[in-house]
Amino acid sequence: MSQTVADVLVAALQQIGVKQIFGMIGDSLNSLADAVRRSDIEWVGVRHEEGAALAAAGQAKLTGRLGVCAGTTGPGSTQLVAGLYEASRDHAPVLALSGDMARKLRGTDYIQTTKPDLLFRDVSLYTETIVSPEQAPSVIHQAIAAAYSGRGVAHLTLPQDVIGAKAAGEMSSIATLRPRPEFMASTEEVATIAAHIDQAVNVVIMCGGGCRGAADVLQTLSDRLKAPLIHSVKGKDILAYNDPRWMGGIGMIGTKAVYHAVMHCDLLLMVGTDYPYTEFLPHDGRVIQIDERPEVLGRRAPTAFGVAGSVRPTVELLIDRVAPKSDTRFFDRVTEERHRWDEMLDKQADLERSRDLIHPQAVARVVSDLAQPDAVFVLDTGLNTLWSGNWIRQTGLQRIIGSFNNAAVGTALGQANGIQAVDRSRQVVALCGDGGFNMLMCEFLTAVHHRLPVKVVVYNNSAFGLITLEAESIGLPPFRKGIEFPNPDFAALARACGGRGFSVRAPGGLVHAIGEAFASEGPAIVDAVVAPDELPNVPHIALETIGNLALAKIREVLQRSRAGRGGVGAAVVRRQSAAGLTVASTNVVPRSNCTGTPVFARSPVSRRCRSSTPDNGWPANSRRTSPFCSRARAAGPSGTISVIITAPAPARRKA
Ligand SMILES: Cc1ncc(C[n+]2csc(CCOP(=O)(O)OP(=O)(O)O)c2C)c(N)n1
Ligand SMILES: [Mg+2]
Repeated sequence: MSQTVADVLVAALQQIGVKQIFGMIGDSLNSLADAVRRSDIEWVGVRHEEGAALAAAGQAKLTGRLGVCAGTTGPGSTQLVAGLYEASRDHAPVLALSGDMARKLRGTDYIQTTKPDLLFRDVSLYTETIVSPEQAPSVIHQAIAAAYSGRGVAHLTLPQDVIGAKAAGEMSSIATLRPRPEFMASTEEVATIAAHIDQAVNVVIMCGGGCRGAADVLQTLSDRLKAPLIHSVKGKDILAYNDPRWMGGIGMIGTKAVYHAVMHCDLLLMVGTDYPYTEFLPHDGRVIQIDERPEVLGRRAPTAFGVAGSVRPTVELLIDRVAPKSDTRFFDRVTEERHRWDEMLDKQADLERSRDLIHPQAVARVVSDLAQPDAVFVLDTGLNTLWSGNWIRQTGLQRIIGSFNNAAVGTALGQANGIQAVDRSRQVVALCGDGGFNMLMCEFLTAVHHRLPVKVVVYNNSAFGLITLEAESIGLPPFRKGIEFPNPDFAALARACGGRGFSVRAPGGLVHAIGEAFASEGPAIVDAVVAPDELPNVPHIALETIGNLALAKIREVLQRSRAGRGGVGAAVVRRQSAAGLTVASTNVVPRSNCTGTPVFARSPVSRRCRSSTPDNGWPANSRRTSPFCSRARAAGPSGTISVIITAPAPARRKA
């Protein structure tokens, strides 16, 4: 049989090392599938095309090499698009293939008409239709080159009559299709960085995903400068959790030690990171940045100097240029604070913390403790990202993949399937929220079908947990009807799909359930029913947000009261230090539990609240406030701020 255009495409993919194509077969892709059948590439048929795009993205994120996915005409390709944003936003090279109707049918409102090049425009660095067999080799080459050089998505539309047509030539220059090489910043620029570092006493080195493969040089630089290493969540897996230099994460998935280190250092050296949350970065220009991407330099924080260069060669050069520092006081202080924070994390995750409630921190910690030393953890998006991101203690060989920049719910399982396909003997654990798992649970069937032994751990809180917190942090009562939902029995679902399933509802069973799942040969699901209203310990929270959390509780209580249910809302906010505040708890209890206490804001520190009638039953500086008190504002010495609100009884309310 003579070669088709599809054969040319598949041969090129095989030559550059592509091992799988993830997709859903059908009409315009039949010639492509036939070429795959005759090649060494594995066709991994998915249950939903978004799963195919996620699998390709997951592979590409893990390996830095081209992932490939395919969807057929019209809707088959439309469903790829959402998953492709994972590759585009996290800068991973993926080739997406869209089948399309024969050329003669275009522009006639024929069935399944879409304009794929238009549809894929936003998510792709390169999108082109292969319009003839003659043009195919060069366009295929260009697409793969674009995905590698821009680290993102390239898209090709394959009209049915062209992809199945007789080939008109081989592809050349295949050896040029490979990941972007590293490059070093210029010696002059590195000398300028060294001069800034030499002038600073306390330096913090912040490491992002661009530091992959540079762990040893970062350790050397840290030792030379007595500088703590900190990381974005994308950089967390670069060093082991227990490396004494690796002080922890920044921001919401981070530690107070790191927050203080960043705020109090003389110089923050940002390396291979485009960390977007400006509020956790210095605002006064104490930043130096090194990154391969010139466009990211200086865009997140006022920056004194930025250089374009890959981390490893640039830091290697820098090590020789900076003067060593001997004062360890800053490093020691951060270390001490880090240990205190770690102890707090350990307590939160302690299985003894409760006899009947599984705290989600314990789920993450047990997963971490029982995982293989080189496991890959794939995180979903939601509150669960905080549990997994903060409580996993990585080994340095393990990898952590997430929806880092796209922050999309429902992406972990699909990505995990692709990652597992890279090496079926490596342990891959998808840590999902229940909302996220529900979104693309069909991809568990893909895992079973293709013998991908992915382990799925579901944090089952019967809610879009993060949305409760989001609403409250802007002062809105959570819209429970939209946030809460019933779940199926995920363990039974796993078994119905042909996998193993484990349910766990009390902390005592956690080690056994996760251990059994990890020991299973094939795919497995652990359904862990967790405490629904657990709040994360965040290293820093704005005072305004605290007020909003309290306000949200007040509003929720008032809503309940208006609905005739009444209740008491309480937001207990524990002030930990001048800069860091932790919300200890917020909750609403039913009206029947009310003592009839009027509305109070109580605090040993000052706060701004409307109204106040002195109330003798409360400590001297407490004030009785109106139910419409919008804010409890902390200032002054450390202490505990409690905002306790009782809704007026419905009968007493004015009509
Ligand atoms: C695809 C997508 N849809 C919606 C959102 C908004 N969102 C962010 S977190 C979240 C809740 C996730 O719920 P769940 O998976 O149950 O995780 P939990 O927060 O409960 O841990 C939602 C809906 C999103 N980020 N991505
Ligand atoms: Mg949930």
